[in-house]
Amino acid sequence: MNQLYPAIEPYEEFFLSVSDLHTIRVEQAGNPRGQPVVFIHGGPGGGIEPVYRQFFNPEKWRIILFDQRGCGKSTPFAELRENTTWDLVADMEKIREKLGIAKWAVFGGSWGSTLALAYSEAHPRRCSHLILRGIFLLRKSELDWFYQDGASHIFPDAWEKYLAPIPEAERDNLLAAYHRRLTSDDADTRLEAARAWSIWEGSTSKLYQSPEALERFGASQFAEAFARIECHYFINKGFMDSETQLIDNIDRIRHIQAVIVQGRYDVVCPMNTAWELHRAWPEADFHVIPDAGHSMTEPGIRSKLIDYTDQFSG
Ligand code: STX
Repeated sequence: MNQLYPAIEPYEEFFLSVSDLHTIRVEQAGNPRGQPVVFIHGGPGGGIEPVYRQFFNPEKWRIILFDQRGCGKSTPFAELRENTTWDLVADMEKIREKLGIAKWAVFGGSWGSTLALAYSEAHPRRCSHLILRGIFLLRKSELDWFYQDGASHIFPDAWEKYLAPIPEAERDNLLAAYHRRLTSDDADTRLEAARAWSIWEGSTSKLYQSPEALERFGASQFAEAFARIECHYFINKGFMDSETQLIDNIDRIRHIQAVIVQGRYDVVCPMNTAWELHRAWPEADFHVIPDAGHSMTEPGIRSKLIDYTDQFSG
């Protein structure tokens, strides 16, 4: 089993103005002369955590991490205007150009895998490798599974708490009911909904739930950006042209060296999605971790991801 690399601090941090409205926080860590990799965090709205740097050998990799629009230390906080998949794809190009990088490896799990596919299909020549985990294609069936009827069968206890802020009369469309509350003018309404939404995801992300992880998801500041931004992207179907767009365009990235890592017991992003991606893209290495849920810190997932960051570092 591979362990995480030691905790490191970034060697550079800067704020990049990407529109009249948005400024995003970018950091670089590891070896300034190393092989570039961009880390795409989840949610959308999850922000960067220090542990994300520890998936890469700091002597080999130049690690670029950024808080996507509206979350982490990017500003304005929890802002939904000018916040779409294609804005984030354009932001990644601005970061890459600003840093003078011709090609970088792209690493993303969960929503990070969605954005990694959207980015690489738009800019395939900029991608040296793809490392994808907990595949999420933001299709209606995936959203229904997690936010309406599906995961509820496995976590009925956590589901009760997710339902609590929503009156029975509105429960036939929970995404819409949550969207109304998360975009309410009333701060208490927003916060109650944000915490319940976020805790639901935190409660279901690991094979063995940890109280520390749950605490983070319930923290008001984290929850408000995470829930608002996720719900905004999901009610807008990820701003995709079609449900099948990311799979239909696999030909654009088929030639790129890639790996898909998936936990067998991932309840947030169930394995059928990773399987469909694997069927459409058999050229990418594919690994199912038999004893893991969704989180990238699940031991088997962590270890397999590090196998690949080591391998791809040459
Ligand atoms: N959202 C899945 C996702 O991208 C449906 C995700 N789940 N948890 C996270 O991201 C964080 C670890 C970033 C909180």
